Amino acid sequence: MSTPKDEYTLVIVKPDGIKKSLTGNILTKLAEARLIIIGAKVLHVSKSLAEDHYRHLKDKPFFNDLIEYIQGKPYGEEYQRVMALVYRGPDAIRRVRALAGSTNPEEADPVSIRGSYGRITTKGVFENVIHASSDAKDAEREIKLWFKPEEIVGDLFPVKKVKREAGEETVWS
Ligand code: IDP
Ligand code: MG
Repeated sequence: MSTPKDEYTLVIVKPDGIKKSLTGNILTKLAEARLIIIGAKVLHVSKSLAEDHYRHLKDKPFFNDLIEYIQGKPYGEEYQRVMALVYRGPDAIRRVRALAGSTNPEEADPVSIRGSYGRITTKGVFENVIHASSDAKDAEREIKLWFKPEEIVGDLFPVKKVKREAGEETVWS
């Protein structure tokens, strides 16, 4: 019997998940996938990051609302953040997508994350609580977009060194 090759996948707890205080519930549910976390951080999502992340949807009628949603614009300032995670392990992409559930939270398996916690807003936005990469190519693009090499524990993709102009760096005082 062959062992499945390790895969990598990007998970984002979207601002509605942050606002509803679901980070713990989501990580607990994702633990069922028996994967390991190799990167995790909380961050504000800039417009350009949002547009790059969702560039495959730029012609959709809901694109502008989606960009505002992933930035947390409809919520208070303290919820304008996401938690981004990279999971590694066998069959990671399919396992995480299965636990996440279908894109439309009303059609998602009721026991999945999106089925349990998602909703469709009156504006028609699918507030579905998490993002999960959909295939290996997307996962690589998305991980490289959201994480720097040094933010990942262990080797993931090939890296290179680039020279930087000497400048300022903020350090703890
Ligand atoms: P996915 O998140 O399941 O991979 P995508 O098609 O990549 O689904 O869409 C990205 C996100 O855009 C979804 O998670 C959801 O928040 C939003 N979205 C997708 N399709 C629709 C739609 O038909 N109406 C409203 N929002 C949508
Ligand atoms: Mg997608």
